[in-house]
Amino acid sequence: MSIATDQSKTKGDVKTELWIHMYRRMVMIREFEEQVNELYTRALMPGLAHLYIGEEAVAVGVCEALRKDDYITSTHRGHGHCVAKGASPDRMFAELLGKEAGYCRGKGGSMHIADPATGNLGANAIVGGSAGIATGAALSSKRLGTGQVAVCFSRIIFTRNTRIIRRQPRGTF
Ligand SMILES: Cc1ncc(C[n+]2csc(CCOP(=O)(O)OP(=O)(O)O)c2C)c(N)n1
Repeated sequence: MSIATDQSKTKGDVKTELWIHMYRRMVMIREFEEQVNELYTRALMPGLAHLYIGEEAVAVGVCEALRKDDYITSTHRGHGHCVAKGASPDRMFAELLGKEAGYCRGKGGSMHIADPATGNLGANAIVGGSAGIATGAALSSKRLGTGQVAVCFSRIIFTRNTRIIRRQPRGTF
């Protein structure tokens, strides 16, 4: 996911390009979510929509540090994670609108988008539900020696005794 470099570019050029690339990805997430909001509030979209507005930098910052084949697992508020990991907005919209062209053939909707081609093991409507999936993915990588990492995006974060230790800011919904 990193910027391709050529010999004529200085370190500063490369850094600037990277920042612009990351900023564009954040804007893409924001625009995606504004469209979702429009569809949802006009009742043109089946199911629920939990927006990622205001948190774009979290997904983009994390995913920029990952390889394409590294794994992520997501939450009920997962559109930003999908876009940041490289999902196609067209296929995401198709999924949200219940179309065959969607990532889960339109059967999953907003909270169940998964994209194995970009290492995205899926959103999860169960709070904390994706932690086990990320752990399994990390274990498989370790056993197979592939060097992939697994990132579990989470909102309410639990310790082992399930005490809440941190809460991220809320989105619109
Ligand atoms: C195991 C489980 N318990 C309860 C719920 C019901 N539930 C849905 S969203 C939510 C709140 C989640 O809060 P947070 O993770 O901070 O995300 P937010 O929607 O506030 O951004 C709860 C309790 C659930 N989906 N899964």
